[in-house]
Amino acid sequence: MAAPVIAYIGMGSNLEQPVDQIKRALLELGRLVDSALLAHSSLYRSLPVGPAGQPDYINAVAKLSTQLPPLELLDALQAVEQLHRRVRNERWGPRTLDLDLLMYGDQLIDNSRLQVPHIRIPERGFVLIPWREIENDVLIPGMGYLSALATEADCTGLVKHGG
Ligand code: A4P
Ligand code: MG
Repeated sequence: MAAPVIAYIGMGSNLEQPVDQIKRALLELGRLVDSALLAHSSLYRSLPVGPAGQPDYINAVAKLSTQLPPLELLDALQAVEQLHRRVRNERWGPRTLDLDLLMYGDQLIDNSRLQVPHIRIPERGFVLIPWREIENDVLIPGMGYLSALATEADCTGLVKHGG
C-alpha cells in the first residue's frame, strides 16, 4: 500500500438544493475507498463566476488523507459527481456538484486529465477562504502560501452559509 497523502478537494454546487448536495457529498467523501476525511470547512455562499444568470453557489473545501494515486482519486471524485447526476454542459455553467482536486501532497501534475494544483486556485476567494478555515497555512506547489493567496483573494459576495 502506498503511503497516505494529504489531498484537498474544492466542492461547489448551484443546482437542486446546493446545501444538501454539498452535505451529501461530504458524507460520500467520508466513504471513499482507501481514504479518510480529515476535515472540512463551513459551507459558503458565493457569487457565480462564469456565464451570467446562473444561481449563487455553495462552496466548501475538504481535507482527505488518501492512498489512492491521483488519477484514481480523480475517478473516485467523478464517480461521486455522477451520483449527483452531474450533467456537463457549458464551461463554468451551473452544476449539481463539482469536485476539484485542489492539491495532492507536494505533487505537480500536468497531464491530459489532471492539472494539480488546480490552476484557478489563486483567483478564487470561494476556494481560498474556506480552505484557510481548515488549514492555518500550507505551501501550494508552484503557487505560494495559502495564507498569502487568501489575503489577496477577491471575496466580494462570499458569506458563510447560515452565518
Ligand atoms: N481536470 C483537470 N484538472 C483537474 C483537477 N485538479 N480537479 C479535468 C478536477 N478535474 C480536473 O472538469 C473538466 C475536466 O477537468 C475533468 O474531466 C478533469 O479531467 P469539469 O468538472 O467537467 O468541468 P468544469 O468544472 O466546468 O470546468 P473546470 O475548468 O473544472 O471549472 P472550474 O474551475 O471547476 O469552475 N463560481 C462559484 N462562485 N463557485 C464555483 O464553485 N465553479 C465553477 C467551475 C465556475 N464558477 C463558479 C464555481
Ligand atoms: Mg471542475
